[in-house]
Amino acid sequence: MELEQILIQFNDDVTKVETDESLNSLRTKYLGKTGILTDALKEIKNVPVERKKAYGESVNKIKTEIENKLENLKLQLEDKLIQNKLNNTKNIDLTIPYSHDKGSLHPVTIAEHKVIEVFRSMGFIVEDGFEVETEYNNFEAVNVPKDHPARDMQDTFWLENGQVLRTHTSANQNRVMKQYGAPLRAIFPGRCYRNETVDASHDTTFWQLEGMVIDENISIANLIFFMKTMLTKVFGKEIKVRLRPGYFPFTEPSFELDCSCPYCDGNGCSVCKHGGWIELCPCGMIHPEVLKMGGIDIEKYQGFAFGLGLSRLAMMNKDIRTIRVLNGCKLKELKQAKIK
Ligand code: FA5
Repeated sequence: MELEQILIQFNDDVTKVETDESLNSLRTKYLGKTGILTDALKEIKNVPVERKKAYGESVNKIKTEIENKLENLKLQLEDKLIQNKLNNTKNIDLTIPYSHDKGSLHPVTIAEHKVIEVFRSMGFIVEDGFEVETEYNNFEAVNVPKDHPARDMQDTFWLENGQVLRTHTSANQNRVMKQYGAPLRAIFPGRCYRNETVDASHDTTFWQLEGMVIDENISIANLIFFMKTMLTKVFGKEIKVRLRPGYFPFTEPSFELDCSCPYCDGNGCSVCKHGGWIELCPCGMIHPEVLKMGGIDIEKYQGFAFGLGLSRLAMMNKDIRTIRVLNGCKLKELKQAKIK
């Protein structure tokens, strides 16, 4: 076919295109492997030398024109499609109000992220644990052998296979020590379970965040420093801490750590029940037996551990008065919680 004829025929074909499919067929007809224009391009080898240049220029000009027209046609078809869709939505009443529920993080996740960020900045690694644990990890490895009266401190959900739903994140201590050895700075947040009566501050399912520091020359002074620094960073203001004696089989000595109320600066408010202090975090120097079971050389290393009540922190953070809200799955209640 003569070159001029190709363009005339193409311009005629173009007028018949109405759909994407016919557009694609047209492209193949002219520009496909055995398309009309492709054949014309191949023909260049048979054109006498003196006409080759002119022929090449003409055929390329036609090719560019065809390509541009195909591209424009494609855009026109897309516009047509959108227009059709809009026409079909004419009967929709766009003024009807609709609710657009935005997702948000759970209060415990918010508190967890905040604490993790602070500990990471202090060089701690963040570990995961298991919610279903062996009796060994949950009890024996933290110095609570069978028949030890301390087992009664935490009412346990036992599984038929002898394993337990972990009663505390301390169940992960042994695993972490064996995995990383000393020196060690680790936290491990997680969900815990206890078979106990539910009240405003106790649930059967709750979150803790365990921390361990093991190194040479670690003392109670380090424990106080770390906790004070961490809480000051979490609450973004100077926080005082105080230790009261406590008892845990896995720490010696053991303490209950209170912090000055971050909401009233210790002056007394509803969050601290007007006492100015909040009971936040049991802790202590890790018992040598626990270190030994974790494979740590107790001649060289000492450490401290703590078990932050993450649910409690989340409640404080969002002024949630009853722990039930955290596991309740009632979005309305969760959203009503104030962000402090
Ligand atoms: C423990 O669980 C120890 N493993 C903590 C620890 C770790 C001590 C390392 C020393 C060294 P306790 O049973 O007190 O301790 O629980 C720690 C925190 O978890 C409590 O202060 C409280 O904030 C939270 N907690 C405990 N039981 C519940 C519950 N039923 N519901 C909600 N929070 C709870």
